[in-house]
Formats: sequence, C-alpha cells, structure tokens
Amino acid sequence: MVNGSFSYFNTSSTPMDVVKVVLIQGAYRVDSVMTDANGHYAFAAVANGTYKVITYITKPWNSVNATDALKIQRHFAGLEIITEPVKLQAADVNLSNSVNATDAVKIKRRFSGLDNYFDRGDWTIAQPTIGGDTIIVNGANVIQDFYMLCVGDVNGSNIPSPTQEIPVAITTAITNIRMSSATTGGYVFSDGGVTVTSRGVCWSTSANPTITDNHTSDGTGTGTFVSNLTGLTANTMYFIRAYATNSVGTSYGNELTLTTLTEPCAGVTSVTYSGQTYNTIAIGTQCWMAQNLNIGTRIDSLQDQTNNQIIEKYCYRDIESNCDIYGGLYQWNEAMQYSTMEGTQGICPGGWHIITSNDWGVLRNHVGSDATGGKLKSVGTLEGSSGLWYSPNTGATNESGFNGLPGGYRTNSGTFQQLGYEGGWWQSNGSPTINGGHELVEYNTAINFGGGTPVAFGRSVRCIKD
Ligand SMILES: [Ca+2]
Ligand SMILES: [Ca+2]
Ligand SMILES: [Ca+2]
Repeated sequence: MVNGSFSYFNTSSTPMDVVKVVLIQGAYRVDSVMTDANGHYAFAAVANGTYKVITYITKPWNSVNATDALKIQRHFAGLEIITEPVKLQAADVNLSNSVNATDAVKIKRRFSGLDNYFDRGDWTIAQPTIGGDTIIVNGANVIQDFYMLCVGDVNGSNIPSPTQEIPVAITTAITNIRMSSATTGGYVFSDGGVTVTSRGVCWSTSANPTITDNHTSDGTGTGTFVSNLTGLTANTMYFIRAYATNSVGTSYGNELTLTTLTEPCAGVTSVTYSGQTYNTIAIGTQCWMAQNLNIGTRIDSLQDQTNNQIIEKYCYRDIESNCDIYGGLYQWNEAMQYSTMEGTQGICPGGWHIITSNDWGVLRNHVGSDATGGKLKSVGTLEGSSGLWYSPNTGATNESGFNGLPGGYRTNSGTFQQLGYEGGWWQSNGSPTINGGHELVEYNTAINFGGGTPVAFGRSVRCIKD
C-alpha cells in the first residue's frame, strides 16, 4: 500500500481534492486514483520497487503576481533565502534549475498577459522534506504526503477552493412490484465535494421525472438507500430515477420503468349469477368472490346430488335461509360438475373457477403464513351478538377481506355439523371416489388447515376469477 495526502503549501495547507494521481514505474503506468475531499490517495498492493507519481489537476492556476516576483528577486539577492523544495520548484518557472531574475521577469510577463504559460507548467508537486516525487516500496506500507503549488506562487497565497459539483447517483433495480407500490432505491457514489442533503427516487408517468414530481426522501450523504414507492395507480407505467441534491444542485440517476400490476378485479365490482349478486374482493393478485356460492335447487339432506344437468345444493339443517347467510353446501363431484380437472369451472359462473390448491397457496403467501386462518375469518362472536362464530373465534381479524364464515358441513349420512365452529371450502384437487381437497378455518384457532374431505360430504364453495 502506498498512501498519503496532497495539500497546498499555503498557511492553511488546503487539502487538494480531485487530483488524479498516477503511479508510474519507468515508462509504465502502474495505477491511477483520485484524491478524496481530504486530499487522500491510496494505491493498494504495490510491489517492491521505485516509483514516481504524476498528477493531473483541473483547478485554475492562480495568485501569481508581483509579490511572488519580488520574493524571487530577494532570494536571488540573498536577502530572503527560499529553502522549501516545493517553493524552489515553484520559483524556478523556466526549469533552469536555478532561481534568479529571469524567473521573476517571466512571472511579471505572465502576470501582465505578455506570456500565457511557464516551461514548468501550471502546477508543481514535491515531498515535504527531501524533495522530488520518488516513492520507494520495500516490503512495507509507504505513507507519502505531497505538497503542491501553482508554478510561480512562491508565497503560497493561492487558496484553491474544494471542487464542488452536483452529486452522482445511480438508480437500483425495481422489485416488489404491486398494484400500488414497488421497491427501488439508489446509490450515491459521489457527493461532488459537498454534503448530499437529500436523496431518494422520483417518479412520473412521463419520462425524465424530477423532484418536482412524486419523490421519496431517503436520508443524506453517499451510499446505498432503499426507496418504497407508494400510492401508485394499478396497471400504469412509471418512469423512475434516483436523485441526489447538494448545495450545487440536483443530479439524477439512470431512468428505469415499471408497470404496476393490474387490479385483479378491475371493472368487476360484482357478479350477478343466477339471480344472486356476489361482491368481488381483490386479495393480492387474485380476484375472489366475497361470499360463498349460493346457487342451485335445494334438495333434502338425505339425498345425494347427482349428475343431472341441475345444480343441487344443501342448506344447513335443510333451512333455505341458512343458504342465504352461509351459501349452499355441495358434494365435491356436484361442485366440480363431474369434472376431475383442477381449475375447472364447476358450478362457478363463466370466467371463474373452483379454487385450486395453487390458488390457495398464492392467497396464503399474500396473507402471510402466520395466523392465516385468523386473517381469513370474519370477526365477532355469536355470544357477543357481534358475529357468526362461536367464542373465542381465535385470532379473527379478517385482515384479508376474505370474510370466511363458519358454514359447517353436511356429512355423508345426511346430517349437518359444525355450523358456527368451522368454515371449509372445496378445492378442485381430489379424487371423485375418495376425497376432495379442502381448506378449513376453525373457531378455536388462528391456524388454517388444508386437507381432504370424503367427496360425499357437503362443503361450501368460493369461486375465484380465472
Ligand atoms: Ca530559473
Ligand atoms: Ca502568490
Ligand atoms: Ca346435479
């Protein structure tokens, strides 16, 4: 490692930022780096050997005038001897290896506009004590500081100002795209020499969004930040850029685009099916009916439902009004309309289908695996006259909006069970002679149980949009 700092040889030792430092060995360029705001530079992993540095400086040549010329004349006259290596270099503007009246004259000519360059160039550097710009690496880290002057500024009267530019930011990839939200962010890798006072991302439906459009505020300074975009419109394309602001101005990162997800129930707030109207509910990316299906002709619980081109239903305890509240109960094959295909329409209206195990998995992923059943159940208790569940209705929040009701079921012998205690919905995975898939929620737990029920049982049906 070779590292150190560059500073101006004036009374305040002004740090020299944005100096491009090139490490050379003979004619070869080994590496190059830029000094930071404190003038620091570092070359990692430098092999043993003898090196020099050359520099590139974009700051203006400045503050060279008659005072400097006078100092040179006093040095030449032996009145005020210049000893510091970097000042001697700055004074020898014509590279003659001596400091004399010729240098003073050349300074005056340039200062008065008769010349516009020095043989030495505009800037000179030297090590603080031994002079020169040689670096010897011999098995250890080398710390080597350098002093700089404008050529001719013998009295070090120049005070270079730190470089101040707008920051530089990049926009990071967009993730978690939803109907109304997404996650992105940025990386500020340069503050332009001045503290970044605000940063984030801005977005618009038009290209080249700015901070006058919607934007986040995600901290200050350089480095990585994460931005959460909210309040987006479904199914809409947005242009997104990171931004970073310092006292010089605001810069923008590369532009990215995203298209929000389509509202799953877009344009379908309700479905009217065989005289009954069902509300819809968007849950994540899915569009569900908000009520259990209640279609068909009620038959007595002691009869089986058959493949007869008529949709038949049971109502709990054979009471029609229970179907109005909880929906009908259907044997699995009737619900499937005698198909065995997962995802079949069954007794759902066109464009909708009996839920699949995959549909339920998507629902559960969206709702969350913790207390899923509680988030699916309607709230309140029968005892409290506040709901349809028996107490305690553990964990019920209906956070999902699914509004799961405890419709109970019809057994294979024609009795009814569990009204108020259990809600269960057929899935279209199953065997037509054994079990159909089900998903259950219960009054005394927040857990959601998947499994199978004998196909001769009657259960509730919830339809999901294709
Ligand atoms: Ca000279
Ligand atoms: Ca000066
Ligand atoms: Ca039937």
